[in-house]
Amino acid sequence: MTNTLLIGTTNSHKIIEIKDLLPDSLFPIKTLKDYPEIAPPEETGATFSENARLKAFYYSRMTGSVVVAEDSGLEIDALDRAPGIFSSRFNNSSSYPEKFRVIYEQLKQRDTRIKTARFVCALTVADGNRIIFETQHTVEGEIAQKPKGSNGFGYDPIFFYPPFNRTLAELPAEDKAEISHRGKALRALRLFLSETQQHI
Ligand code: ITT
Repeated sequence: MTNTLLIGTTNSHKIIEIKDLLPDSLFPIKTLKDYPEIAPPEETGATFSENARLKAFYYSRMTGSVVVAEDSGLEIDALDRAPGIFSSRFNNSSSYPEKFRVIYEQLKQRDTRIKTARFVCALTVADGNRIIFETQHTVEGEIAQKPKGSNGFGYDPIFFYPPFNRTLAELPAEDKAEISHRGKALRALRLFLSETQQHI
């Protein structure tokens, strides 16, 4: 087994959040910046966990490294859980302000008072075709009345977290990590690694 862990994501914000919770002291960490020749796989899965596996297997086979990959997204209940696994590709991969505009427009058309939403993160660690660890976590919240805040990334400005009375984009990174779907998934991975004495 290799002693490095490759973070299999093309999303630089995810890299930062994952690195923050998996410090180098556990094992050396590599990113796809070390493999510029590898193109991302097509995400053909029907669920978050299928896509997380698909990415972990793909990057592990391509590099021979143990890979941590995750698939995540925002489920808005009033929109039948859209954009879900299509969060990054929603509205033809337009800018986030444009995505928000379309979401608020769609919510208005539905004329619903249901505000609930959640972020989901399915995370897989794989070595070749073998799954070493997998987990899935959520953070429950609401769609904000309007976008607010400039921290974080993606849909954070429209995700209101009632216990903090703030959107995720109004939180410092440490506070987001404390309650987020990704933070929970990475803490579960850390626990697994320490309990099983797994040295990747
Ligand atoms: P990789 O597939 O290479 O990891 P990606 O960004 O395309 O990069 P996904 O397919 O998993 O990753 O899509 C995740 C999208 O869900 C992400 O681009 C955001 O639009 C949204 N998302 C996930 N986690 C988020 C978070 O913590 N805050 C805001 N938006 C988030």
